[in-house]
Amino acid sequence: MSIELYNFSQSTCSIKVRLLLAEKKLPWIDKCLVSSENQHLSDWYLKLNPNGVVPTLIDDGQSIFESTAILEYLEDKYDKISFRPKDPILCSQVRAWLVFTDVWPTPAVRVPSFQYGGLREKFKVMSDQTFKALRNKRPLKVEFYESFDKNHGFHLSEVYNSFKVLLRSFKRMELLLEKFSGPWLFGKKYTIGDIAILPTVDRLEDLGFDALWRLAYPRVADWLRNAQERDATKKTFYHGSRLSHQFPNLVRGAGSNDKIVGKFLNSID
Ligand SMILES: N[C@@H](CCC(=O)N[C@@H](CS)C(=O)NCC(=O)O)C(=O)O
Repeated sequence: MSIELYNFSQSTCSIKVRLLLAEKKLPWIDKCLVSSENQHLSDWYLKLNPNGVVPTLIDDGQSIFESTAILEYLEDKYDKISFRPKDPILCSQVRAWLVFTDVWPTPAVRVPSFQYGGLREKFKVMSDQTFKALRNKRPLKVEFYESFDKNHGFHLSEVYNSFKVLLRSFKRMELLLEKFSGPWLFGKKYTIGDIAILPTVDRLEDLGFDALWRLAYPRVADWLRNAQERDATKKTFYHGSRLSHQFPNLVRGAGSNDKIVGKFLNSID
């Protein structure tokens, strides 16, 4: 039986899973959905993933969802090339990092992605009625879609709150890189801990917010360069999978939003 992955090209959670599939050199069938077509909210998809989000992996006819659960599943089932430490203590530390990543930076990056990444362009052209109907169809994300204005996006305080969470996450990364002496978060071996956070850091760089770590956390900058140089990473970030590919007029890559970061950094103690 073959592996299938329902995903969006640009989705950070989908990229997490695509990265591990590429690292493990596993063949898979790309069931790429288009976010603006909202197939992820249709009845057939909700039967595969009741959360109404991507990614969803199908293996042996079974549906597996939640990107971190998918990473663990792939590690359990396809362990020839492994990205999870065997040592139980180190493995528990990687798992603690996976939980941290799911709870803090992954939701936080949605705010700048929507605000500056072109994702809300599709909402501007929608009638209020259509926007509301699609919002209410979302099994988990109703409140998130209520938290911004369809035409104007998020309040600046929300953007700054997400930056605060992201700064805290980069500080954690810097500490891990120091503690385990790099080049990866948990030492010499690249793990699912690195894979879980890479799409978020790459997204922020693509949006031009790399000044959040460039000066204060130099180990994070080196880590990102090394991770982006991996063959599996280059393969996974194919053309169309970064927001700068999809919205070149709005998203301009590394260094392009230094002014916004400067204002934010000046606003905090
Ligand atoms: N906790 C979930 C989050 C998945 C998620 O939020 N996916 C986003 C793309 S990164 C999505 O499908 N969004 C659809 C929407 O907002 O309607 C996971 O890790 O799989």
